[in-house]
Amino acid sequence: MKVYGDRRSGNCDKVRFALDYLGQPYAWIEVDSVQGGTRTPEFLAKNPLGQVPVIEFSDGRCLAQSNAILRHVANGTQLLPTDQWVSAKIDEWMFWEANNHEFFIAGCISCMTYMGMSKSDRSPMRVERGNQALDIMERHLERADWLVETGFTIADIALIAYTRQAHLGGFDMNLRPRLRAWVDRCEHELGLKSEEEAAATP
Ligand SMILES: N[C@@H](CCC(=O)N[C@@H](CS)C(=O)NCC(=O)O)C(=O)O
Repeated sequence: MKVYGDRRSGNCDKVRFALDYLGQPYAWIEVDSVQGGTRTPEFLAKNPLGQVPVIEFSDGRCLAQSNAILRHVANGTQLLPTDQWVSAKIDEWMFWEANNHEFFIAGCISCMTYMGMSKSDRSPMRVERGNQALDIMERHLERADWLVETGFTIADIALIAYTRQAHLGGFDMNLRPRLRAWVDRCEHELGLKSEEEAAATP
């Protein structure tokens, strides 16, 4: 399997985290999504929407959309239990992530990192909705260790990608101790260095 991704992208992190966790082999093809790497005819032939991540199989089939890819690669593994109710609760979080979390949190991260804007330049609507999303997670995690009660799943992977970077978008994680503890748990489960540790490592 080939994975076309941009290492700076949380959406691409989701795919990398799941494949590494499951020990599934893949070749990573770096695509610069800021400098037009997703707009070339070759790339658009793989994903007409012009976005990473995309996975490609040896027979040429391609699949885009990070959460669809998560579902596909996790099928039949412990990251996606077969129980229908559990699976539906995982989807509940993953659809919520795409509609109510990613656009706001990743949008602010992108403004302050890729575009070099300051915290005060962020869209007030994105800030408000991003804070709401983080608060919803904080409240949920007051009574649970993982997003879905059965344990660590692709719902956690879908949400950890941008939540662990939320401070880069100007969001205050110190206000959310349960969320911080969940980020630590996910990073431990995935064998990741925390964002702070990674920044401190030469
Ligand atoms: N909903 C998509 C979003 C993918 C996305 O926004 N990808 C960005 C990088 S994070 C991208 O490729 N942007 C390039 C572009 O839109 O031109 C997913 O979950 O995969």
